[in-house]
Amino acid sequence: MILRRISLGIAIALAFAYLLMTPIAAAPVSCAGGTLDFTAISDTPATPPTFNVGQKTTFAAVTTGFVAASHSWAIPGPHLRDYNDDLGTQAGVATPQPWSATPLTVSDLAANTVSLYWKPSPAQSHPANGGPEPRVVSLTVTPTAGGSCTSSATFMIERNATNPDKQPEDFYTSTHRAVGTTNPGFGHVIDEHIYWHQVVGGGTDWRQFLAWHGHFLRRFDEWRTEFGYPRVAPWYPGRPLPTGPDFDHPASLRLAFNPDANRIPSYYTITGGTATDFGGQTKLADYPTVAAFSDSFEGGYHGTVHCNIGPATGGFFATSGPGFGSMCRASSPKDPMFWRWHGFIDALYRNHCKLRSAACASGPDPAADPWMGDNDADIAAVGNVPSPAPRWLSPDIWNRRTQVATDACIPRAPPPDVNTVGGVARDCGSSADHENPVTGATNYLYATLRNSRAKPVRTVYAEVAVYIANASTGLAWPTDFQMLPESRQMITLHLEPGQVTDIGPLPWTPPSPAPSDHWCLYIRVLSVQEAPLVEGASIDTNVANSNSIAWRNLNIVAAGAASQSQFIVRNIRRAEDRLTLQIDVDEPLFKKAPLILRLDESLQRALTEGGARLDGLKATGPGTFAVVAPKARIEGLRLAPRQQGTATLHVDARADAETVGDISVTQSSREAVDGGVTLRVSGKKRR
Ligand SMILES: [Cu+2]
Repeated sequence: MILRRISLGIAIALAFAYLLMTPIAAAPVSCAGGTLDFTAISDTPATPPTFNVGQKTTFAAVTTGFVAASHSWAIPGPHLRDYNDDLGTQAGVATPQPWSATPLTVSDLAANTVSLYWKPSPAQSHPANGGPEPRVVSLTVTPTAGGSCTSSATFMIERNATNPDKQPEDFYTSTHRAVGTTNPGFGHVIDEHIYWHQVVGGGTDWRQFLAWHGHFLRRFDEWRTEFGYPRVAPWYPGRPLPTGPDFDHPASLRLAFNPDANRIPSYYTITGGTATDFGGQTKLADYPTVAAFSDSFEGGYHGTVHCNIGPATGGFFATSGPGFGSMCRASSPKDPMFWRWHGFIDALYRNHCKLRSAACASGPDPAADPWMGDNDADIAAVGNVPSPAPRWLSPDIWNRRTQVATDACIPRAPPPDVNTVGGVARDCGSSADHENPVTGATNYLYATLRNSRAKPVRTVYAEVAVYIANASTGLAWPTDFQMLPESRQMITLHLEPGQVTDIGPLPWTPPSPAPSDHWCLYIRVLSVQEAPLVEGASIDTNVANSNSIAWRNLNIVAAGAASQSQFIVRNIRRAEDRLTLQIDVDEPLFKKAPLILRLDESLQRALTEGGARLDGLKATGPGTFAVVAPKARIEGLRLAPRQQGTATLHVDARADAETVGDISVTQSSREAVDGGVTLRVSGKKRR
């Protein structure tokens, strides 16, 4: 009875296998009074004569009417006899087994059956990505009666780029199947992952959650490299699920995905936030050990994202059935997103290890230098420090009043990267793309991150934190700033050497900037591949000395209009000071547009008490001054520590709609430049 059941099972398995693995026969040739032929089959779905790289193919000689004394296969490469995808999890070894690949031997090619894994030619490998190539396989046999016969057939070897069922995950997770397995998709890799979840659990050595999954990812990357695929790029679940043959999975194994519901909790970020984890942690460095981070992470955010991608269908450890291959089951490595999601997790693991100076299975990554430009001259100088003044005009952070659908700027194309989506044209990443934020409405922030400095090093993970302050020529860090709560969600992954990328959008609703009339933006790039930021109270010094900090204090008004910019003048130093305000007006604007500076009562007092000297300014009323020279100056505004007042620049550009230019106000104290603000009269509407 039992025997019958087993044999029936095997019979079903074979029938199932043959349905999927149609053998191809080469054209039979006459040989020694009979015929010579051979078949080609695979253990994964194939459409002969086409096979994919990394796909197992078995050739078997078929002789009728004669007996072969010897076989000799000629199979053009490149190919492999086999490879090791086994980390040794089930064997309980002390360290992971190494990746290895073995070539076909002379004796393999002299057997009547030969199995191999196709490899791509250099022209087919990433990044060349060439199409299918013919390879002619020949079998020569020596009949016992003497002589020799040869049968040949042409096979097409491809690295498929269009079929979601013929991607690396499909082959990698299906090979090396256990004997008697009826599901052709249940290969060793899935078995090992299920075993880890079923038996190993946390582990205390290389098999602990974060370390083991890091090894598991790298093993797949070794396979991918061997078979001509690029390594897996991580994905942040606060972004939409990517689509395309590389990422798609059967619809029955996917749920509708909401990126906003899958953003990283702030306590797992470098910057941190106000939310607290169960142990009171507000940032990643607060977890004292890898185990503490792992314990919080694995059953929480990790599992949540898994089960927000795939349904909880079938048993968690099921090796077949409707839920097999769901992100919410232990067979999740069947889903391409498993590797992308765990790639992100591995980046967080690296971050934690670096922040806590822990020895880890992943990383540390070499020093990298992601940066943002402070102004056009700084960008031209590739972010050398100290950057040239003025430093509050970074074009690398900008605001939009409307979100352009599907983020037309991401990934960024070489400039000019002008995209028109839904009728909105964007010159991506340029200053011209900026619109003044509108108070009380949803606006969208974007940032440009650059990895174009000399060091040819990938930035694995960089996070951005955006801070706002009422526009002022005197802003102390961090006293005068507030972080936009969700800004650390602007995460960029795998910023490659030479690459410039735009990230965002970050939705935000600007509160009233009163008593100024716009917001100043301060943005910090954080990556564990850089030394921690060194910041003092002076943002001008901070921005000058770090290319990972950018600053934008810019108010844009339309040409041909009368407009004003209101900002705070503040003593940010610890002692009483006599401040200088320097006003610089671009010449064409100065000639065409009357310019008025108004000081509020506290600044008028500061002017009187400081015995201030005026240069290029003519008093026209109480606290009102006409700017009568393109370079004007107030020297000696006496303010106590933290004392402030409000100034207003009024420009009347109505006379000439073509007149454009900048009016910059720079505040200096006894020590140094404190900061500044620019009023830009722009030829572009609404900017
Ligand atoms: Cu997982």
